[in-house]
Amino acid sequence: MSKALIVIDIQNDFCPGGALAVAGGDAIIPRVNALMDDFPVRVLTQDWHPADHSSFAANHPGAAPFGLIDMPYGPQVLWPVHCVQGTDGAAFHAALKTDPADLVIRKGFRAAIDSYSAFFENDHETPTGLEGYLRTRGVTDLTLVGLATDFCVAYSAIDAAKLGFTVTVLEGACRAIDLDGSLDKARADMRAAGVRLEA
Ligand code: VGL
Ligand code: ZN
Repeated sequence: MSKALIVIDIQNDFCPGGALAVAGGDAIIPRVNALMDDFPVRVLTQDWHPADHSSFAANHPGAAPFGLIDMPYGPQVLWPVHCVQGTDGAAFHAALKTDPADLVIRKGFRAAIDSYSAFFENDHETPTGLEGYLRTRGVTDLTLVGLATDFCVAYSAIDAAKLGFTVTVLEGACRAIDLDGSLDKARADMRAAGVRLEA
């Protein structure tokens, strides 16, 4: 057994003051930093969108943030412009320890498709490469923390469980967007996929 800590999207735009701020998003950082000492493999993910990304409401005339559109791969929530490549909003929060990371993996860099999960884009089939990285390093068990519980953390956790990893989400080291019941649904979906939810 070898274990990895997967730190999801602790970026300025998901923290208070950011474009898609998650309430208390920055409050998890001290615990996440401390957890890094407990894991031999540490991966950080970074939401990393081009300015013309199709998940941005601003790129759909007449559409408002937090509405839904139909994409070829299924329904897609429209978001405020966030985590644009190279901007301060896309940078990791300054308090997050990034030096201990073995790998930083970026996702959501294709304009036509969003990628909540660290493993597959939102078509559920285009891989990010993270599975191969973890397997070739002998990792079997994953602990996930970060932002947001009900989107990128949940999608990553469910994909990881489907791929056969043993997956734990530390909910106390995550914060949620909670859009129209999305947190309750994400928790139920994670449990159904075999993800362990711990405090
Ligand atoms: C996320 C919405 C859009 C996340 C990323 O990190 O949970 N949510 N892009
Ligand atoms: Zn995004």
